This record gives sequence, C-alpha cells and structure tokens, in this order.
Amino acid sequence: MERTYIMTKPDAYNRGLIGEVITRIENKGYKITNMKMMNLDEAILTEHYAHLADKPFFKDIVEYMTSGPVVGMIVEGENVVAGMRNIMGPTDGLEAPAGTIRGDYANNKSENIVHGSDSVENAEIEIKRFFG
Ligand code: IDP
Ligand code: MG
Repeated sequence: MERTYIMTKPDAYNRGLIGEVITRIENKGYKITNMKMMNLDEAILTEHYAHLADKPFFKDIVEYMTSGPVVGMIVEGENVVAGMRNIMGPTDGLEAPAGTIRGDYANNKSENIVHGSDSVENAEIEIKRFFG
C-alpha cells in the first residue's frame, strides 16, 4: 500500500484546524497509521525544505514553521501521494480551488495549513526524517 507524509503546520494548530485536516484525510478514505505532535527546529527545517534554503523567504518559512507545534502523520491508501496533493490543493491558498484544504483555509502562499509529500520517493525520505 502506498504511503505519504502529511504534516499540519503551526497555523492549523493556532487556528484549531488540526481536526478538520484529519477529518478530510479520513473522509477521503485514507488511513492514518502513525501520528506525532512535534516542535521543529531550524536544522530539520533546513533539511525538509532544502529545495528552498537559498530563497529570500526561507527565514520566514523557519519563523512560521517554528511558531507552534506541527502534527506529522503517516497516511496510507491507493495512490495516496497524488490523492493527498489533490485534496490539499496547490501551494498558494489564493490560487487553490474552493473545496481543497488550502483553498478553504489559506489565503496566501506561505501559511497554508498542511504539508504533503510530492512523490512516492520523497514520501519515504520524509517518513524516515520524521518517524525514524
Ligand atoms: P508545497 O508545500 O505545495 O509542496 P513547496 O514549493 O514545496 O510547496 O514549498 C514548501 C512551503 O514553503 C510551502 O508550502 C509554503 O509554506 C512555503 N513557500 C513556498 N513558496 C513560497 C513563497 O513564494 N513565499 C513564501 N512561502 C513559500
Ligand atoms: Mg513541497
């Protein structure tokens, strides 16, 4: 069974939207097989967001992602990597269609409620990163 790494971001915690994200994952028919609340530090964020480490807004990402706890999850299901990206919507909450998590709860490109792996390969790397 395919699996992916999903993580609610600190704005989900601060706005009381963790349950909403979990409900949408379960309603879609996916199974959450592991879950953990964590406080991330700059070191693990530099690894996780290595593709953005040279961007001018990287320090804002670190500030945002350390502004509260995150909830990391292993989520399983058929084609779950692509399926989760579909129900999350695109990165920018302004562009994300209504009905997606980001479309319904985010209004900009940085604070967008949820992370989801972008490939099967990265899912396994991220699961190892956060669950060991
Ligand atoms: P993704 O989360 O949709 O996979 P990525 O490009 O991997 O998007 O970016 C990771 C995270 O970095 C985004 O979810 C968002 O929080 C933040 N981010 C990406 N691009 C920007 C930007 O242009 N400005 C501010 N934050 C950004
Ligand atoms: Mg990404």
